[in-house]
Amino acid sequence: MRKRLQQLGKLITEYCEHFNFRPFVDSAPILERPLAEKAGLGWVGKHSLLLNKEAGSWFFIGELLIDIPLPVTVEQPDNNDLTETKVNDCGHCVACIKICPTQAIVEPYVVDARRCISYFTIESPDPIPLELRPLMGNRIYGCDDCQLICPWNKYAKLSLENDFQARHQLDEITLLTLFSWEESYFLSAFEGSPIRRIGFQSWQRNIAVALGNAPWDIQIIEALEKQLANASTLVAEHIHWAIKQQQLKSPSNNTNSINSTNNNANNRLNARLIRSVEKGLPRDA
Ligand code: B12
Ligand code: SF4
Ligand code: SF4
Repeated sequence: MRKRLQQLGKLITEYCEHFNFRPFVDSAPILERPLAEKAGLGWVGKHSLLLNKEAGSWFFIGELLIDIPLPVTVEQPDNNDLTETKVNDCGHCVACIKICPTQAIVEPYVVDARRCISYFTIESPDPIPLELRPLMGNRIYGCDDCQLICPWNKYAKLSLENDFQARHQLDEITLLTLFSWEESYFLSAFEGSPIRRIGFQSWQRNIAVALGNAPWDIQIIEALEKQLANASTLVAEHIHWAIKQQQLKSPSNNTNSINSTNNNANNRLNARLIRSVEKGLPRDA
């Protein structure tokens, strides 16, 4: 997207003599959502992301900063599509707030990043807070639950762009296979992908937690124990946590009631999300 904005900037240079520009996509301290809302691209939904009637929220926001004065739009003419999208069309819906596995949407339009799975699986290099680990389920890189449940995303069209297609059969792969990857393989498999930026430590940390959350399986315990030998202190701590979770769920030790209460609440949310995706977004199922 940034490359395309660059091309657009270059194209404008052909028409303007004194013109400087700089493209941005999620790359600078610019409040992109309020800017996009003011530009008439849609409205900020209760999950805090920008929504558009045709595209839902499945898009990134990019902007081209320029140094020529543009005419200011003071009023949208009647019958203009933009006038329509200025309205906040969330209505009484609160589906995103209810489905969030960690209750990170603390009030409509406000996300507490410290509780958001996207933050602690992608941005944070620190240990994942203990109380949030069981709620993370098998999400190992970001989270889209608040978007998957959103009724407006039923109208969004699938992107045909190559960059948005699944690579390396990642949509079919198991957690155990991902966990067995060496660092060199991780780096080469994610060449050019934003996943590479989180680094191998965070990658293994996230998968360890997801394996801890998986149903009991002796193969999982074996894989976790195997990786302990080469794990960093951060990853090792998560592996120990995961082994403990697996042991608690083992058929011979199924007595941890706090653990199973948490799991039941999360399983109910997951089941609701899966039903909604199967009904409204089967292409994403
Ligand atoms: C920090 C950040 C995060 C953090 C915090 C998210 C948050 N909701 O604040 C974390 C890591 C959790 C995160 C997660 C995700 N993010 Co993010 N994130 C950003 C980033 C870099 C900054 C957002 C920000 O400013 N937060 C700071 C606080 C202050 O924001 P805020 O409180 O919501 O701001 C509001 C008020 O200030 C108020 N306001 C209204 N009018 C005005 C006017 C003025 C002048 C001011 C000052 C304020 C203001 O409205 C603002 C917007 O709601 C933006 C890119 C960018 N540069 O904007 C991407 C961005 C918002 N993220 C994006 C995406 C895709 C995601 C994820 C879906 C990724 C994923 N799959 O895991 C999740 C979704 C989680 C969620 N429900 O928000 C996209 C959203 C695209 C869209 N359609 O809206 C963006 C725009 C990046 C991009 N260029 O595409 N993200
Ligand atoms: S991305 Fe996931 S954890 Fe973050 S607010 Fe949305 S549903 Fe909640
Ligand atoms: S799920 Fe409902 S409340 Fe949340 S952003 Fe979508 S329409 Fe708005």
